[in-house]
Amino acid sequence: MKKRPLTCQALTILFLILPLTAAASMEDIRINQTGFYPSSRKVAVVINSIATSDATEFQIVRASDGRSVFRGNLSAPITWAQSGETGRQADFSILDNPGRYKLVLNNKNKTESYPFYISSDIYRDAARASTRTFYFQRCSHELSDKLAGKWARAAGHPDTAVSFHPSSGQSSGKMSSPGGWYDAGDFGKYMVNSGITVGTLLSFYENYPNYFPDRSLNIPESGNGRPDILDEIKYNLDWMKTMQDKDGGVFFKLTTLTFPGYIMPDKDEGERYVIGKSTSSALNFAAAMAMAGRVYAAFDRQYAADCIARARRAWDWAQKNNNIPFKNPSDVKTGEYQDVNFEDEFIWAAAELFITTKEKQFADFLNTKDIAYKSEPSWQNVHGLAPLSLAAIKNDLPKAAQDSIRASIVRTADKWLNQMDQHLYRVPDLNFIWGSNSMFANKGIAMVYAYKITNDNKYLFGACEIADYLLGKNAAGISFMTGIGTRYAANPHHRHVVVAAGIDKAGVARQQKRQTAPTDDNVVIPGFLVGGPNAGQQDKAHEVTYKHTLPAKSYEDVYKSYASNEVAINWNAPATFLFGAIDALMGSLAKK
Ligand code: G3I
Ligand code: 9MR
Repeated sequence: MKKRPLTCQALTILFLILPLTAAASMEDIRINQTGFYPSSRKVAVVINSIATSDATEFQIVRASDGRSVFRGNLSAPITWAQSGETGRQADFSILDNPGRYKLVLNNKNKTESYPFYISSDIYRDAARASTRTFYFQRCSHELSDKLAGKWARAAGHPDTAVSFHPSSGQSSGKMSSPGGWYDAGDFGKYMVNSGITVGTLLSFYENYPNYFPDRSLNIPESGNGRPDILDEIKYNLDWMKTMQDKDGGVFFKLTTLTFPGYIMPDKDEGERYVIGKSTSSALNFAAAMAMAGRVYAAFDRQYAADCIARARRAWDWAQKNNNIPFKNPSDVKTGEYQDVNFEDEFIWAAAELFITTKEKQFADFLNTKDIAYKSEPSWQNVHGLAPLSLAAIKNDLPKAAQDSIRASIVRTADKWLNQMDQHLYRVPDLNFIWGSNSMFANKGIAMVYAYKITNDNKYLFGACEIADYLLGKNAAGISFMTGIGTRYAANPHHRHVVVAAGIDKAGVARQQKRQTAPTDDNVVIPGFLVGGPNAGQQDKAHEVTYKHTLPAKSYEDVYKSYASNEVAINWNAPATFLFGAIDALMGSLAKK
């Protein structure tokens, strides 16, 4: 066949394709896109592809001038069934000089990774941005230009006259229930999820009281002399208090009857209802209020005493109503947080009440239960929160019982570290369900506790590697925290972001800014941890097309994907804990 000269059109096509190929091969290198602490283990994953098949070794080069500072061999291939991938690890843990770098392969394409830093405060931006997302979730609250920048918005949902749904036990009338955080990408406020969220954030404060002091978060209360993180948490606690009924029971949720469309909070005029009452809402409330009772005592005795009194009333209610599950009434379609097993909620509430009140009745209750740490907590199974608090916060359990709780945390962390050692991405095994990223984050938190118990760095480094997963070393090749990293989740299922950012109608990821720190230029509110890969793909029926069926790749960065790309307060709380705790600990490790 006669060779034809390349036409102008063909050249243009070639030109368009070239950068795409380069970007695609870049995505074959899965790496934490922000970076590493000087002392942490530093591993990237090189996915076997046509572009990378001839690679045998890698170099770390300075981003500024390309000078090589480290050279290493790729590991033997490892496969991962849940992502269908085979890859090789690039370990450059030895490198500990602060700086900005890239990883470069020795393949024909000389494939480069996203840039990353080695720095002694590398997670600080992620920790702060994650914690500031709670401010952006405030209901009944205007986000000002001064504090929210381009994400300023009018207040939505005053919630000062909310209707009682018959499922609340009252057939008529209205109540006032303003404030609190929107649960997620929707505008509902849910008690169960508020419980674990507030619990996780208060635990973070109890372990790292100085990490978010006054004036650290740039929120309306900054400058009032109280740690900003406690001000932010109080915003939700105050709402929770409004949801306690006269009999001590706690309403389940405050939502419209169906989910609103893609509108800003202040445009949602649907009638809001107080709905249901359950054993789970009472006990989540009791646990969170018991914790608040001991934490806020140093700042406001009266407020703290009220928290404890409310916790007791909710506990008493749950004793008498110990098996009341919540189910959406037929006219209600919003979140169900469905749970039928309340043993774990009883244990968590009893543990927090015991730590706070020291009362024998709670110790007696706990004595009859298994309070060993076995798996990461979730909104549905809060059991793990009890051993974490009992291990870290001073309490009157016998020393042997406390030792055995601590041993159970270390044992579980050891199990997960062993799994990490076998894993392509060096993460613990996981069943990829809705909110999988939060399950990783919660496992990371247990690693932090194991480190605090043993003082053995391997647990802290394990926690860092779980954070690596969230920030880019994963099968989606994306940083799951909005605005953090180079290629980050940019189209979360979050109504305010969808409307304000003007994400295109098809939900196709917009061109993302190449930057490593949250700035005003971001196309999305920074700091949200999206739900992540979810094998259930429950939104498939709602206009989301998944490119993959494999569990660890069941993720789409499109705003319609509520099953893989929504945000939620109970996912950001463990992100705050994980990034904040690591930063607090690794920062001081670097100074040693
Ligand atoms: O517990 C089972 C487990 O035993 C089983 O192995 C596994 C696999 O199918 O499923 C587990 O149940 C899952 C459950 O969450 C508990 O994790 C369900 O499949 C899953 O559909 C369910 O998803 C929940 C989702 O609402 C739908 O109900 C998410 O956890 C929960 O985070 C999410 O919460 C929503 C609120 O309803 C509304 N606001 C937004 C928020 C975040 O998306
Ligand atoms: O926006 C809703 C999200 O907050 C929930 O997590 C999710 C699952 O309950 O549902 C979303 O709402 C969707 C609804 O379930 C089905 N129709 C499309 C809605 C998204 O606009």
